[in-house]
Amino acid sequence: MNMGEKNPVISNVIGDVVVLGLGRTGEAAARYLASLGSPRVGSVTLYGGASSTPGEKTRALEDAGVRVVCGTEEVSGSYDLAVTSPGIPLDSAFARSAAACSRELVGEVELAFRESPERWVAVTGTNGKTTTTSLTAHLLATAGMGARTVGNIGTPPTEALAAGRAEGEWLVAELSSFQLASAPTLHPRVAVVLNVTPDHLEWHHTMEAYAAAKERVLANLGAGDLAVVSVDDDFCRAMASRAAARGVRVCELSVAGEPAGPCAAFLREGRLVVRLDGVERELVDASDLQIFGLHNAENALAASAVALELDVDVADVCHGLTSFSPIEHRIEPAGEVAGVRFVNDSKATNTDSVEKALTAFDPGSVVILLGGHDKMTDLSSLAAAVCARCRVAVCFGEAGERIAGALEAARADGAAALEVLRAPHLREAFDAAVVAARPGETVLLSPACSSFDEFANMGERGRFFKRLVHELAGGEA
Ligand code: UMA
Repeated sequence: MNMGEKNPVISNVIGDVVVLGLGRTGEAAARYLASLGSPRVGSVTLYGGASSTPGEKTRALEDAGVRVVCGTEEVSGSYDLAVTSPGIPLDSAFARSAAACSRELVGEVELAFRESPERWVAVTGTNGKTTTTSLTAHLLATAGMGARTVGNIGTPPTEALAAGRAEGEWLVAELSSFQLASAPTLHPRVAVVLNVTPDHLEWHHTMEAYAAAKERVLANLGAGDLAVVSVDDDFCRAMASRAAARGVRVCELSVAGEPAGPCAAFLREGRLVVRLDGVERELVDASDLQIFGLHNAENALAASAVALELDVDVADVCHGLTSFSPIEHRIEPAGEVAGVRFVNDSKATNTDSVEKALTAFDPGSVVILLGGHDKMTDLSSLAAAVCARCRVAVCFGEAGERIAGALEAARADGAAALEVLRAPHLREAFDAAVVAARPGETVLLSPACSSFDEFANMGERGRFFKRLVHELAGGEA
């Protein structure tokens, strides 16, 4: 595959392009490219992949001048550029066949960056990306600066470009490892790496390949840029040292200690503190944030470091920090019924995310709902955390039995008092949790699994949970 081997010099002519994928990304990239027209773009062909079929979406694309090929992953023809979607692994037969008949293959983020390289902030990490991305944009907006969130958060950056980029506007991009793996020239002004813990091994195969994809976000940073990188995580700490060794300014992010370097973001007696080039700014108390837990204090520190680096003043950062409310499906308060709080953390689709969420609650006060599509990841650390912090766990869905088994084994090892219940689906699990919960406790949906065994996506699962709470409250939640 020739990705990234070419000189990244941008020629104004893009030529004939093949786009892979008929999801949000493929559609946005194809529409953007078609809108550029001749002489920059000769033709746009979109391959939807093996399971794609013609329909309303393909007809609308054809109306926009895109040639659409459905039902195959064997790309034929000859192209100047192939643009791929994040869900398609770069070593898949689909991507390889596109690369074989194109001069270069890149991801959609790379295309957007080449088209509009100014004022990018990039945020990556296994968990916390969406909150940090949203909060960063919120802090910039609080200061009256234009800011738009793009990337994994939902809006492909080419969709934002097609809508037109306002003068001076910042693109705050949440980038997954998939997107970074195919963005060789991406050069954000500020890049954030929050943490790297096991996830997506079915795409990257090894932890090292996954971490290396995340580290790409720092690859093109230079002396004038800022890398905000956790030093509480082994993979990230190694990235921070490598970036610093290349002369990049690194803001050491920590909620475990007070880093000594000239640029750092940390907690001092519960207060958020950011030091840039030796100048320290005390911000708000972590307890003043509307987003809970130590991991959210870390997300807030990262977003504050970005905002201060981009010259947002301290008062605006403080105001933005306290006015930012939780995003949907991430430790989102979902109501209170008969003294029991309900919290929707449907976005927790891996074990690390659940362990982080649990730190936001008093130990022994949580009835947790765990389960869904089984990603077959190791459950020992999750089980220990659930035993330590929850009173009851209700396990459901495809992964329910495996999780229940892991919890029972951990309970026996640690002599914990955790009660383990089983239910077939989320609805029955919810009912069991309602029966088990006592006033003053929290019923937390933080499932550690993706949702595909029962729902279209984690958003649908989270909304279903909120509807159950609403029904329980007789419409008063
Ligand atoms: N396709 C194939 N073969 C494959 C995979 C995909 O043919 O093996 C084709 C199909 O036509 C399918 C299309 O690709 O319709 C889907 O493309 P996609 O999987 O890249 O999905 P998009 O709709 O383009 O959404 C992507 C991100 N999806 C993934 O990374 C899996 C979205 O992140 C992102 O919001 C969107 O681009 C805009 O940037 C979602 C996600 O689950 C939220 N991300 C993962 C996560 O957060 O854990 C990384």
